[in-house]
Amino acid sequence: MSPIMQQFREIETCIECSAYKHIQIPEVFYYAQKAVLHPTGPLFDQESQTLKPRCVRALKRIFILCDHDRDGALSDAELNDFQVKCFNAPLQPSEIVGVKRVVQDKMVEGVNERGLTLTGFLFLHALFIEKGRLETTWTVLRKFGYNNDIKLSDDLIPHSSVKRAPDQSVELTNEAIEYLRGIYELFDGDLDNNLRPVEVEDVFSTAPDSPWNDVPYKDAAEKTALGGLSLDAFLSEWALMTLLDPARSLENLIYIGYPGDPSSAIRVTKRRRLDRKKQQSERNVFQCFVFGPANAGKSVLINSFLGRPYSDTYSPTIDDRYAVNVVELPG
Ligand SMILES: Nc1nc2c(ncn2[C@@H]2O[C@H](COP(=O)(O)OP(=O)(O)OP(=O)(O)O)[C@@H](O)[C@H]2O)c(=O)[nH]1
Ligand SMILES: [Mg+2]
Repeated sequence: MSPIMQQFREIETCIECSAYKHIQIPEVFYYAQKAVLHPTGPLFDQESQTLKPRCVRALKRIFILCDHDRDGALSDAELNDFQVKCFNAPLQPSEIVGVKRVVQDKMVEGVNERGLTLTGFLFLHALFIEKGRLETTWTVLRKFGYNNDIKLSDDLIPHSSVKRAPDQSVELTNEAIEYLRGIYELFDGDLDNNLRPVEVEDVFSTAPDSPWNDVPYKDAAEKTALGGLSLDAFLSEWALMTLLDPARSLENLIYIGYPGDPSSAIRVTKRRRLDRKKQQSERNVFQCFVFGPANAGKSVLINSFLGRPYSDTYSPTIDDRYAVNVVELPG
């Protein structure tokens, strides 16, 4: 590696060329084009020689989508389908054996009796990239709809289905709620109605990041005694995200593997003008605003809505704050 590449790891390639002597001129253009079409930066950390976290998350999602029987490994048939989808060409049986052998030689857990494991799949991509075959990984990502930021490209998210008038809101449909209940059960490994923070991270491990790590979602729902989310709290966070930012909710449903048509996951409620006229509402999610002067007791009220203990010490709230919970209707 040239000294300048060692000093500045973001430099992808360095080649000597001479216009005068006609040395390596086509190569200059080849590598320049490669750096633009198949950049290393978003995929691979040169410093640590590992795949970048967002690339791992996307590849993990792709792996799960290709693992049709959900047995945690890509069988020969699944590998072949993957190859056909991404590269429009089947893999010969001998090639499949070859690929698995390469992985197994370097990493035993990369292959098991059912096929190529997620670890093996990730290893294979790291190997392609190390060998300069970035176009392989980029082709796979792009086939599955990822853009240069390794996020799903915007046109895969049905923005038209969240168009609404100011007095309409967006809620999850029963279909989506049922799906999310299933997800909760799947990830609440010990079935104790407590989804621990690491388990929430796991739910979103196939999304570019966990959407609830920042305001307004962070700490917006009730916590269990063990510091996790109950099923109600989990669904409440989803309800809040769907209300405030339905496109984001849709996007994350797609990232975590919602199998149906995304537009079937949400619905726009009737206009409130009509609800008022009829004196009834079909909404399940209501947004209430808490107003009042400083030191009036707003935060304390909200905290008790989330079942948090009362505290006498006053600490002023600086930013907007959201709290979401399930409310049982009397009767
Ligand atoms: N005795 C009593 N004290 C209360 C009650 N509600 C709030 N307080 C106290 O009033 C103080 C202010 O409460 P907060 O909930 O922090 O007030 P806030 O409206 O959020 O204030 P800002 O964030 O500055 O707008 C705290 O010291 C609370 O302990 C109540 O119902 N009874
Ligand atoms: Mg406050």
